[in-house]
Amino acid sequence: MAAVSLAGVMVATSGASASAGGADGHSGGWTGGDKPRVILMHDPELDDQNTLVRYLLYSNEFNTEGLVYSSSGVHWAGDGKGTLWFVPGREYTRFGLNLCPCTSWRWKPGERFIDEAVDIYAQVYPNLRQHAAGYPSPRELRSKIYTGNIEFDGDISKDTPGSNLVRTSLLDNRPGPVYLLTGAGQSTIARALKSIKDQYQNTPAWPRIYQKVSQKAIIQSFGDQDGTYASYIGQNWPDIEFRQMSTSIWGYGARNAVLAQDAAYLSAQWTKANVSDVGPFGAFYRVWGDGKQMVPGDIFDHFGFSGLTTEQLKAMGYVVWTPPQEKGSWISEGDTSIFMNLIDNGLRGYVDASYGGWGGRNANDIDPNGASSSSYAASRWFGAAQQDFAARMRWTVTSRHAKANHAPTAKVAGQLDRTVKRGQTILLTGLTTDPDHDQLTTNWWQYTDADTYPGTVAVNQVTRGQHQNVVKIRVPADAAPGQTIHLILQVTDNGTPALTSYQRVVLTVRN
Ligand SMILES: [Ca+2]
Ligand SMILES: [Ca+2]
Ligand SMILES: [Ca+2]
Repeated sequence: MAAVSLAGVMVATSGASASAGGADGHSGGWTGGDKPRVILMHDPELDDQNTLVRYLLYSNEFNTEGLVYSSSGVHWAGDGKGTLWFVPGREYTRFGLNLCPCTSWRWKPGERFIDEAVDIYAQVYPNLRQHAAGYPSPRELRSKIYTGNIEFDGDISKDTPGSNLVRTSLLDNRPGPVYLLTGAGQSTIARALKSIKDQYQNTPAWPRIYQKVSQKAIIQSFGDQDGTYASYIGQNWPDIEFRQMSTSIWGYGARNAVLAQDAAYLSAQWTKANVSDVGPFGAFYRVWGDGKQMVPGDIFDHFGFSGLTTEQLKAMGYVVWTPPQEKGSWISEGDTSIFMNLIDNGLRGYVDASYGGWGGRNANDIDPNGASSSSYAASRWFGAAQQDFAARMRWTVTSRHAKANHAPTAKVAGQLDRTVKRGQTILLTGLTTDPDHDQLTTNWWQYTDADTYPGTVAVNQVTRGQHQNVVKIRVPADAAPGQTIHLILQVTDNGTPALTSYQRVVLTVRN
Protein backbone atom coordinates (compact mmCIF):
# COMPACT_ATOMS: atom_id res chain seq x y z
CA MET A 1 0.00 0.00 0.00
CA ALA A 2 1.42 3.33 -1.02
CA ALA A 3 0.33 5.89 1.50
CA VAL A 4 1.25 9.31 2.71
CA SER A 5 0.69 10.79 6.10
CA LEU A 6 -1.51 13.85 6.01
CA ALA A 7 -2.69 15.71 9.07
CA GLY A 8 -1.87 12.76 11.26
CA VAL A 9 -3.97 10.17 9.41
CA MET A 10 -2.86 7.58 6.93
CA VAL A 11 -4.19 8.45 3.52
CA ALA A 12 -4.38 6.06 0.61
CA THR A 13 -3.25 7.88 -2.50
CA SER A 14 -5.47 8.15 -5.52
CA GLY A 15 -3.68 5.69 -7.74
CA ALA A 16 -2.82 3.22 -5.04
CA SER A 17 -5.31 0.63 -3.99
CA ALA A 18 -5.08 -0.25 -0.36
CA SER A 19 -5.57 -3.90 -1.18
CA ALA A 20 -2.11 -5.32 -1.20
CA GLY A 21 -1.57 -8.88 -2.32
CA GLY A 22 -4.86 -9.26 -4.08
CA ALA A 23 -7.12 -8.81 -1.07
CA ASP A 24 -9.83 -7.81 -3.53
CA GLY A 25 -9.80 -11.30 -4.99
CA HIS A 26 -7.98 -10.38 -8.20
CA SER A 27 -4.58 -11.78 -7.43
CA GLY A 28 -3.15 -11.20 -10.89
CA GLY A 29 -4.46 -7.68 -11.25
CA TRP A 30 -2.79 -4.34 -11.04
CA THR A 31 -3.52 -2.78 -7.67
CA GLY A 32 -2.39 0.71 -8.47
CA GLY A 33 0.69 2.46 -7.26
CA ASP A 34 3.17 2.02 -10.05
CA LYS A 35 1.96 2.77 -13.55
CA PRO A 36 0.19 0.06 -15.53
CA ARG A 37 2.19 -1.72 -18.22
CA VAL A 38 0.43 -1.07 -21.50
CA ILE A 39 0.72 -2.19 -25.12
CA LEU A 40 -1.60 -0.14 -27.33
CA MET A 41 -2.72 -1.52 -30.71
CA HIS A 42 -4.42 0.50 -33.43
CA ASP A 43 -5.48 0.24 -37.05
CA PRO A 44 -5.44 3.35 -39.27
CA GLU A 45 -9.06 4.33 -38.77
CA LEU A 46 -9.60 8.04 -38.22
CA ASP A 47 -11.04 7.37 -34.78
CA ASP A 48 -7.94 5.46 -33.71
CA GLN A 49 -5.95 8.56 -34.62
CA ASN A 50 -8.18 10.58 -32.29
CA THR A 51 -7.91 7.97 -29.53
CA LEU A 52 -4.14 8.14 -29.87
CA VAL A 53 -4.17 11.90 -29.33
CA ARG A 54 -6.05 11.44 -26.08
CA TYR A 55 -3.82 8.54 -25.01
CA LEU A 56 -0.64 10.57 -25.50
CA LEU A 57 -2.07 13.38 -23.36
CA TYR A 58 -2.34 10.79 -20.55
CA SER A 59 0.92 8.99 -21.33
CA ASN A 60 2.40 10.21 -18.03
CA GLU A 61 0.07 7.71 -16.33
CA PHE A 62 1.22 4.62 -18.25
CA ASN A 63 4.29 2.49 -18.75
CA THR A 64 3.89 2.44 -22.51
CA GLU A 65 5.68 -0.67 -23.75
CA GLY A 66 4.35 -0.57 -27.27
CA LEU A 67 2.41 1.51 -29.78
CA VAL A 68 1.65 -1.11 -32.37
CA TYR A 69 0.35 -0.79 -35.92
CA SER A 70 -2.32 -3.47 -36.12
CA SER A 71 -4.84 -4.80 -38.63
CA SER A 72 -8.56 -5.48 -38.34
CA GLY A 73 -11.38 -6.68 -40.52
CA VAL A 74 -11.63 -3.19 -42.01
CA HIS A 75 -7.94 -2.24 -42.35
CA TRP A 76 -5.06 -4.42 -43.53
CA ALA A 77 -1.94 -3.55 -45.45
CA GLY A 78 -1.29 -6.52 -47.72
CA ASP A 79 2.10 -8.18 -48.17
CA GLY A 80 3.28 -6.01 -51.04
CA LYS A 81 3.58 -9.09 -53.25
CA GLY A 82 0.13 -8.99 -54.78
CA THR A 83 -1.29 -11.77 -52.62
CA LEU A 84 -5.09 -11.73 -52.70
CA TRP A 85 -7.14 -12.00 -49.49
CA PHE A 86 -10.82 -12.39 -48.71
CA VAL A 87 -12.79 -13.00 -45.53
CA PRO A 88 -16.50 -13.70 -46.02
CA GLY A 89 -18.92 -11.14 -44.62
CA ARG A 90 -16.54 -8.18 -44.49
CA GLU A 91 -17.61 -4.70 -45.51
CA TYR A 92 -16.26 -5.18 -49.06
CA THR A 93 -19.09 -7.66 -49.67
CA ARG A 94 -21.78 -5.54 -48.07
CA PHE A 95 -23.59 -2.37 -49.19
CA GLY A 96 -24.00 -4.04 -52.60
CA LEU A 97 -20.21 -4.19 -53.02
CA ASN A 98 -18.05 -6.98 -54.40
CA LEU A 99 -14.53 -5.55 -54.17
CA CYS A 100 -12.37 -8.40 -52.86
CA PRO A 101 -10.38 -10.72 -52.97
CA CYS A 102 -7.89 -7.87 -53.02
CA THR A 103 -4.27 -7.09 -52.13
CA SER A 104 -4.94 -4.64 -49.26
CA TRP A 105 -7.94 -2.95 -47.70
CA ARG A 106 -8.18 0.66 -46.58
CA TRP A 107 -4.49 0.95 -45.72
CA LYS A 108 -2.37 3.74 -47.22
CA PRO A 109 1.05 2.64 -48.51
CA GLY A 110 3.64 3.80 -45.99
CA GLU A 111 0.98 4.48 -43.33
CA ARG A 112 2.59 6.15 -40.32
CA PHE A 113 -0.19 7.76 -38.27
CA ILE A 114 1.31 6.49 -35.01
CA ASP A 115 4.71 8.00 -35.89
CA GLU A 116 2.98 11.25 -36.83
CA ALA A 117 1.18 11.37 -33.49
CA VAL A 118 4.44 10.84 -31.61
CA ASP A 119 6.13 13.52 -33.76
CA ILE A 120 3.44 15.95 -32.60
CA TYR A 121 3.88 14.75 -29.03
CA ALA A 122 7.55 15.76 -29.36
CA GLN A 123 6.45 19.30 -30.26
CA VAL A 124 4.19 19.69 -27.23
CA TYR A 125 6.25 17.66 -24.73
CA PRO A 126 8.09 20.74 -23.36
CA ASN A 127 4.71 22.23 -22.41
CA LEU A 128 3.09 19.03 -21.18
CA ARG A 129 5.85 18.33 -18.70
CA GLN A 130 5.23 21.70 -17.04
CA HIS A 131 1.81 20.43 -15.97
CA ALA A 132 2.36 16.88 -14.74
CA ALA A 133 5.26 14.63 -13.85
CA GLY A 134 6.03 11.41 -15.61
CA TYR A 135 5.59 12.16 -19.29
CA PRO A 136 7.89 9.85 -21.29
CA SER A 137 10.44 11.52 -23.53
CA PRO A 138 9.59 11.62 -27.24
CA ARG A 139 12.69 9.52 -27.86
CA GLU A 140 11.41 6.86 -25.49
CA LEU A 141 7.96 6.79 -27.10
CA ARG A 142 9.45 6.60 -30.60
CA SER A 143 11.43 3.56 -29.52
CA LYS A 144 8.15 1.84 -28.59
CA ILE A 145 6.55 1.97 -32.06
CA TYR A 146 6.22 -1.48 -33.61
CA THR A 147 4.50 -3.08 -36.57
CA GLY A 148 2.24 -5.99 -35.71
CA ASN A 149 0.44 -8.53 -37.86
CA ILE A 150 -0.85 -6.03 -40.39
CA GLU A 151 -0.54 -7.89 -43.67
CA PHE A 152 -3.90 -9.64 -43.64
CA ASP A 153 -7.08 -9.57 -41.60
CA GLY A 154 -6.83 -12.15 -38.82
CA ASP A 155 -3.51 -13.58 -40.08
CA ILE A 156 -1.47 -15.20 -37.31
CA SER A 157 0.83 -17.20 -39.58
CA LYS A 158 4.07 -15.40 -38.68
CA ASP A 159 5.89 -13.55 -35.95
CA THR A 160 6.19 -9.79 -36.35
CA PRO A 161 7.97 -7.10 -34.35
CA GLY A 162 4.64 -6.36 -32.66
CA SER A 163 3.89 -9.97 -31.75
CA ASN A 164 7.47 -10.43 -30.54
CA LEU A 165 7.00 -7.44 -28.24
CA VAL A 166 3.79 -8.89 -26.78
CA ARG A 167 5.46 -12.26 -26.36
CA THR A 168 8.52 -10.78 -24.61
CA SER A 169 6.42 -8.63 -22.26
CA LEU A 170 4.29 -11.60 -21.22
CA LEU A 171 7.30 -13.81 -20.58
CA ASP A 172 9.58 -11.37 -18.79
CA ASN A 173 10.15 -11.41 -15.04
CA ARG A 174 8.79 -7.94 -14.32
CA PRO A 175 5.51 -7.74 -12.42
CA GLY A 176 2.28 -7.61 -14.38
CA PRO A 177 -0.31 -7.36 -15.44
CA VAL A 178 0.43 -6.38 -19.02
CA TYR A 179 -2.63 -4.66 -20.43
CA LEU A 180 -3.07 -5.50 -24.10
CA LEU A 181 -5.26 -2.65 -25.29
CA THR A 182 -6.58 -3.04 -28.79
CA GLY A 183 -8.75 -0.80 -30.87
CA ALA A 184 -8.06 -3.08 -33.83
CA GLY A 185 -8.09 -6.84 -34.31
CA GLN A 186 -6.31 -9.23 -31.99
CA SER A 187 -4.10 -11.02 -34.51
CA THR A 188 -0.89 -9.54 -33.07
CA ILE A 189 -1.85 -10.78 -29.59
CA ALA A 190 -2.98 -14.13 -30.94
CA ARG A 191 0.30 -14.61 -32.82
CA ALA A 192 2.31 -13.83 -29.68
CA LEU A 193 0.31 -16.38 -27.69
CA LYS A 194 0.62 -18.96 -30.46
CA SER A 195 4.40 -18.53 -30.52
CA ILE A 196 4.55 -19.01 -26.75
CA LYS A 197 2.43 -22.14 -26.96
CA ASP A 198 4.38 -23.52 -29.92
CA GLN A 199 7.63 -23.08 -28.03
CA TYR A 200 6.59 -24.48 -24.67
CA GLN A 201 3.61 -26.77 -24.97
CA ASN A 202 5.64 -29.99 -25.23
CA THR A 203 8.13 -29.04 -22.53
CA PRO A 204 8.06 -29.46 -18.74
CA ALA A 205 7.82 -25.65 -18.42
CA TRP A 206 4.42 -25.51 -20.12
CA PRO A 207 2.12 -25.64 -17.05
CA ARG A 208 4.13 -22.87 -15.41
CA ILE A 209 4.30 -20.75 -18.59
CA TYR A 210 0.59 -21.24 -19.27
CA GLN A 211 -0.30 -20.11 -15.77
CA LYS A 212 2.10 -17.18 -15.80
CA VAL A 213 0.90 -15.80 -19.12
CA SER A 214 -2.76 -16.40 -18.28
CA GLN A 215 -2.39 -14.39 -15.07
CA LYS A 216 -0.24 -11.68 -16.56
CA ALA A 217 -2.17 -10.74 -19.71
CA ILE A 218 -5.35 -8.69 -19.52
CA ILE A 219 -6.91 -7.96 -22.90
CA GLN A 220 -9.06 -4.84 -23.13
CA SER A 221 -10.55 -4.80 -26.58
CA PHE A 222 -13.22 -2.99 -28.49
CA GLY A 223 -15.06 -6.03 -29.84
CA ASP A 224 -13.27 -8.86 -31.66
CA GLN A 225 -12.44 -6.93 -34.82
CA ASP A 226 -10.82 -9.75 -36.75
CA GLY A 227 -12.36 -12.76 -35.05
CA THR A 228 -9.06 -14.02 -33.64
CA TYR A 229 -10.33 -13.99 -30.07
CA ALA A 230 -13.04 -16.44 -31.12
CA SER A 231 -10.85 -18.49 -33.43
CA TYR A 232 -7.65 -18.69 -31.38
CA ILE A 233 -7.26 -16.82 -28.08
CA GLY A 234 -10.46 -17.88 -26.36
CA GLN A 235 -9.96 -21.50 -27.38
CA ASN A 236 -6.27 -21.84 -26.55
CA TRP A 237 -5.92 -19.36 -23.68
CA PRO A 238 -9.33 -19.38 -21.98
CA ASP A 239 -7.90 -18.27 -18.64
CA ILE A 240 -6.67 -14.91 -19.94
CA GLU A 241 -8.99 -12.18 -18.72
CA PHE A 242 -10.79 -10.57 -21.63
CA ARG A 243 -12.45 -7.24 -20.93
CA GLN A 244 -14.93 -6.20 -23.57
CA MET A 245 -14.72 -2.40 -23.89
CA SER A 246 -17.17 -1.85 -26.76
CA THR A 247 -19.08 1.07 -25.34
CA SER A 248 -21.06 3.23 -27.75
CA ILE A 249 -20.35 6.52 -26.03
CA TRP A 250 -16.97 7.22 -27.63
CA GLY A 251 -17.76 6.08 -31.15
CA TYR A 252 -19.42 7.18 -34.37
CA GLY A 253 -22.76 6.75 -32.60
CA ALA A 254 -21.90 9.05 -29.70
CA ARG A 255 -24.71 11.43 -30.65
CA ASN A 256 -27.18 8.69 -29.83
CA ALA A 257 -25.49 7.81 -26.55
CA VAL A 258 -24.50 10.99 -24.71
CA LEU A 259 -26.75 12.56 -22.10
CA ALA A 260 -28.73 15.58 -23.26
CA GLN A 261 -26.68 17.92 -21.11
CA ASP A 262 -23.47 16.69 -22.77
CA ALA A 263 -24.48 17.18 -26.40
CA ALA A 264 -22.42 20.37 -26.51
CA TYR A 265 -19.22 18.32 -26.16
CA LEU A 266 -19.85 16.90 -29.64
CA SER A 267 -20.64 20.26 -31.24
CA ALA A 268 -18.49 22.16 -33.69
CA GLN A 269 -18.35 25.14 -31.36
CA TRP A 270 -16.99 23.21 -28.36
CA THR A 271 -14.68 21.03 -30.44
CA LYS A 272 -13.19 24.01 -32.24
CA ALA A 273 -12.58 26.02 -29.07
CA ASN A 274 -11.23 23.13 -26.98
CA VAL A 275 -9.65 20.75 -29.47
CA SER A 276 -9.25 21.68 -33.15
CA ASP A 277 -7.88 25.18 -32.59
CA VAL A 278 -5.55 24.06 -29.80
CA GLY A 279 -2.06 23.57 -31.15
CA PRO A 280 -0.65 20.80 -33.34
CA PHE A 281 -2.60 17.99 -31.67
CA GLY A 282 -5.78 19.96 -32.37
CA ALA A 283 -4.86 20.25 -36.04
CA PHE A 284 -4.17 16.48 -36.16
CA TYR A 285 -7.47 15.52 -34.46
CA ARG A 286 -10.08 14.46 -37.01
CA VAL A 287 -13.39 16.34 -37.12
CA TRP A 288 -16.25 16.44 -39.60
CA GLY A 289 -15.50 18.38 -42.76
CA ASP A 290 -11.78 18.83 -42.09
CA GLY A 291 -10.85 18.03 -45.69
CA LYS A 292 -8.77 15.00 -44.73
CA GLN A 293 -8.91 11.35 -45.66
CA MET A 294 -6.86 8.57 -44.06
CA VAL A 295 -6.52 6.65 -47.35
CA PRO A 296 -6.94 8.66 -50.57
CA GLY A 297 -10.06 7.55 -52.40
CA ASP A 298 -11.40 5.36 -49.56
CA ILE A 299 -15.11 5.10 -50.38
CA PHE A 300 -15.95 4.51 -46.68
CA ASP A 301 -14.25 7.71 -45.51
CA HIS A 302 -16.43 10.66 -46.45
CA PHE A 303 -15.91 12.42 -43.13
CA GLY A 304 -13.61 15.10 -44.49
CA PHE A 305 -16.22 16.52 -46.86
CA SER A 306 -18.40 19.40 -45.81
CA GLY A 307 -21.51 20.92 -47.32
CA LEU A 308 -22.57 17.73 -49.13
CA THR A 309 -25.73 15.76 -48.49
CA THR A 310 -25.90 11.99 -48.10
CA GLU A 311 -27.34 11.78 -51.62
CA GLN A 312 -24.54 13.88 -53.08
CA LEU A 313 -21.90 11.77 -51.33
CA LYS A 314 -23.55 8.59 -52.59
CA ALA A 315 -23.58 9.99 -56.10
CA MET A 316 -19.81 10.48 -55.74
CA GLY A 317 -19.43 6.77 -54.93
CA TYR A 318 -19.16 6.95 -51.13
CA VAL A 319 -20.74 4.45 -48.77
CA VAL A 320 -22.54 6.79 -46.37
CA TRP A 321 -23.14 4.68 -43.28
CA THR A 322 -23.61 7.55 -40.86
CA PRO A 323 -25.21 10.86 -41.81
CA PRO A 324 -23.02 13.96 -42.33
CA GLN A 325 -22.74 16.33 -39.37
CA GLU A 326 -21.87 19.95 -38.85
CA LYS A 327 -18.42 20.94 -40.12
CA GLY A 328 -15.92 20.93 -37.29
CA SER A 329 -17.92 18.67 -34.97
CA TRP A 330 -17.00 15.36 -33.27
CA ILE A 331 -16.67 12.31 -35.50
CA SER A 332 -15.46 9.52 -33.23
CA GLU A 333 -12.90 8.28 -30.75
CA GLY A 334 -14.37 4.82 -30.88
CA ASP A 335 -11.52 3.00 -29.19
CA THR A 336 -10.86 5.44 -26.34
CA SER A 337 -12.69 3.14 -23.92
CA ILE A 338 -9.82 0.63 -24.11
CA PHE A 339 -7.57 2.73 -21.86
CA MET A 340 -9.81 5.15 -19.95
CA ASN A 341 -10.38 2.90 -16.95
CA LEU A 342 -6.61 2.76 -16.38
CA ILE A 343 -6.38 6.52 -15.87
CA ASP A 344 -5.46 7.55 -12.36
CA ASN A 345 -8.67 9.47 -11.58
CA GLY A 346 -9.49 7.59 -8.38
CA LEU A 347 -12.37 5.53 -9.78
CA ARG A 348 -10.09 2.47 -9.87
CA GLY A 349 -11.91 1.11 -12.90
CA TYR A 350 -8.91 -1.13 -13.56
CA VAL A 351 -9.49 -3.31 -10.49
CA ASP A 352 -12.29 -5.28 -12.09
CA ALA A 353 -14.30 -5.03 -15.30
CA SER A 354 -17.43 -4.61 -13.16
CA TYR A 355 -16.14 -1.49 -11.39
CA GLY A 356 -16.62 0.97 -14.24
CA GLY A 357 -15.16 4.36 -14.94
CA TRP A 358 -14.54 6.79 -17.75
CA GLY A 359 -14.14 3.84 -20.14
CA GLY A 360 -17.55 2.41 -19.21
CA ARG A 361 -18.43 -0.82 -17.46
CA ASN A 362 -19.11 -4.36 -18.60
CA ALA A 363 -22.71 -4.14 -17.45
CA ASN A 364 -25.70 -1.82 -17.65
CA ASP A 365 -26.29 1.11 -15.33
CA ILE A 366 -29.72 2.42 -14.43
CA ASP A 367 -30.11 5.79 -16.11
CA PRO A 368 -31.86 8.81 -14.56
CA ASN A 369 -35.13 7.71 -16.17
CA GLY A 370 -34.92 4.35 -14.44
CA ALA A 371 -34.04 2.44 -17.60
CA SER A 372 -31.31 -0.20 -17.71
CA SER A 373 -28.83 1.23 -20.19
CA SER A 374 -25.63 -0.12 -21.68
CA SER A 375 -24.43 3.31 -22.73
CA TYR A 376 -25.25 5.09 -19.46
CA ALA A 377 -22.43 3.22 -17.72
CA ALA A 378 -20.09 5.31 -19.88
CA SER A 379 -22.19 8.38 -20.66
CA ARG A 380 -22.59 9.25 -16.96
CA TRP A 381 -18.90 10.21 -16.93
CA PHE A 382 -18.55 11.70 -20.40
CA GLY A 383 -18.79 15.37 -19.42
CA ALA A 384 -16.08 15.05 -16.79
CA ALA A 385 -13.84 13.13 -19.18
CA GLN A 386 -14.27 15.75 -21.92
CA GLN A 387 -13.47 18.59 -19.52
CA ASP A 388 -10.32 16.76 -18.49
CA PHE A 389 -9.39 16.22 -22.15
CA ALA A 390 -9.91 19.92 -22.83
CA ALA A 391 -7.62 20.83 -19.92
CA ARG A 392 -4.85 18.58 -21.19
CA MET A 393 -5.22 19.93 -24.72
CA ARG A 394 -4.72 23.36 -23.16
CA TRP A 395 -1.58 22.08 -21.44
CA THR A 396 -0.05 21.35 -24.85
CA VAL A 397 0.01 25.05 -25.71
CA THR A 398 0.65 26.49 -22.25
CA SER A 399 4.23 26.77 -21.06
CA ARG A 400 3.46 27.95 -17.52
CA HIS A 401 1.82 25.73 -14.92
CA ALA A 402 -0.06 28.65 -13.40
CA LYS A 403 -1.77 29.45 -16.70
CA ALA A 404 -3.74 26.20 -16.97
CA ASN A 405 -6.05 24.15 -14.81
CA HIS A 406 -5.09 20.88 -13.10
CA ALA A 407 -7.33 18.30 -11.52
CA PRO A 408 -7.98 18.32 -7.79
CA THR A 409 -6.96 15.33 -5.71
CA ALA A 410 -9.38 13.21 -3.73
CA LYS A 411 -8.09 11.06 -0.92
CA VAL A 412 -9.72 9.02 1.78
CA ALA A 413 -8.31 8.51 5.24
CA GLY A 414 -7.57 4.85 5.87
CA GLN A 415 -8.15 1.81 3.72
CA LEU A 416 -9.89 2.02 0.37
CA ASP A 417 -11.03 -1.60 0.58
CA ARG A 418 -12.61 -2.49 3.93
CA THR A 419 -14.31 -5.48 5.41
CA VAL A 420 -17.33 -4.42 7.45
CA LYS A 421 -19.94 -6.00 9.70
CA ARG A 422 -23.68 -5.85 9.20
CA GLY A 423 -25.12 -3.05 11.27
CA GLN A 424 -21.73 -1.43 11.77
CA THR A 425 -21.47 2.34 11.52
CA ILE A 426 -18.39 3.71 9.81
CA LEU A 427 -17.05 7.17 9.18
CA LEU A 428 -15.52 8.00 5.83
CA THR A 429 -13.23 11.01 5.75
CA GLY A 430 -12.63 12.51 2.32
CA LEU A 431 -9.71 14.91 1.97
CA THR A 432 -9.53 17.10 -1.09
CA THR A 433 -6.98 19.58 -2.36
CA ASP A 434 -6.32 21.44 -5.57
CA PRO A 435 -2.91 22.27 -7.01
CA ASP A 436 -4.26 25.60 -8.30
CA HIS A 437 -5.98 26.48 -4.99
CA ASP A 438 -9.34 26.47 -6.75
CA GLN A 439 -12.66 26.41 -4.95
CA LEU A 440 -13.85 22.83 -4.54
CA THR A 441 -17.24 21.18 -4.45
CA THR A 442 -17.29 17.72 -2.92
CA ASN A 443 -19.81 14.98 -2.33
CA TRP A 444 -20.03 11.30 -1.44
CA TRP A 445 -22.39 8.98 -3.31
CA GLN A 446 -23.10 5.29 -3.59
CA TYR A 447 -22.38 3.71 -6.99
CA THR A 448 -25.34 1.37 -6.70
CA ASP A 449 -24.90 -0.16 -10.18
CA ALA A 450 -21.33 -1.27 -9.56
CA ASP A 451 -21.84 -2.70 -6.09
CA THR A 452 -23.40 -6.09 -5.40
CA TYR A 453 -25.56 -5.07 -2.43
CA PRO A 454 -28.98 -4.70 -4.10
CA GLY A 455 -30.21 -1.78 -2.03
CA THR A 456 -29.18 1.73 -1.21
CA VAL A 457 -27.42 2.88 1.93
CA ALA A 458 -27.98 6.20 3.66
CA VAL A 459 -24.98 8.51 3.29
CA ASN A 460 -25.26 10.86 6.26
CA GLN A 461 -23.27 14.05 6.14
CA VAL A 462 -21.20 14.71 9.26
CA THR A 463 -19.09 17.63 8.13
CA ARG A 464 -18.63 19.10 4.71
CA GLY A 465 -16.01 21.65 3.80
CA GLN A 466 -13.93 22.37 0.77
CA HIS A 467 -11.08 20.18 1.93
CA GLN A 468 -12.74 17.72 4.24
CA ASN A 469 -15.99 15.83 3.69
CA VAL A 470 -16.96 13.33 6.38
CA VAL A 471 -19.94 11.01 6.05
CA LYS A 472 -21.39 8.30 8.22
CA ILE A 473 -22.57 5.02 6.73
CA ARG A 474 -24.50 2.31 8.52
CA VAL A 475 -23.88 -1.06 6.90
CA PRO A 476 -27.38 -2.43 6.24
CA ALA A 477 -28.56 -5.30 8.42
CA ASP A 478 -29.90 -7.14 5.37
CA ALA A 479 -26.60 -7.11 3.50
CA ALA A 480 -25.41 -10.62 2.74
CA PRO A 481 -21.86 -11.79 3.43
CA GLY A 482 -19.58 -11.01 0.54
CA GLN A 483 -21.77 -8.28 -0.88
CA THR A 484 -20.06 -4.99 -1.72
CA ILE A 485 -21.02 -1.36 -1.28
CA HIS A 486 -19.16 1.13 -3.52
CA LEU A 487 -18.92 4.69 -2.23
CA ILE A 488 -17.39 7.45 -4.29
CA LEU A 489 -15.90 10.70 -3.07
CA GLN A 490 -16.20 13.16 -5.95
CA VAL A 491 -14.57 16.59 -6.11
CA THR A 492 -14.89 19.27 -8.79
CA ASP A 493 -12.86 22.47 -8.95
CA ASN A 494 -13.97 25.85 -10.31
CA GLY A 495 -11.13 26.21 -12.77
CA THR A 496 -11.49 26.54 -16.53
CA PRO A 497 -12.35 23.96 -17.62
CA ALA A 498 -13.74 22.61 -14.34
CA LEU A 499 -12.09 19.31 -13.46
CA THR A 500 -13.30 16.34 -11.46
CA SER A 501 -11.47 13.67 -9.48
CA TYR A 502 -12.74 10.79 -7.38
CA GLN A 503 -11.83 8.20 -4.81
CA ARG A 504 -13.71 4.93 -4.59
CA VAL A 505 -14.08 3.02 -1.32
CA VAL A 506 -15.29 -0.56 -1.47
CA LEU A 507 -16.93 -2.07 1.61
CA THR A 508 -17.23 -5.85 1.66
CA VAL A 509 -19.66 -7.40 4.15
CA ARG A 510 -17.99 -9.94 6.42
CA ASN A 511 -19.26 -13.47 6.99
CA1 LIG B 1 -9.88 0.88 -34.61
CA1 LIG C 1 -7.58 23.00 -10.42
CA1 LIG D 1 -25.95 -2.58 -6.08
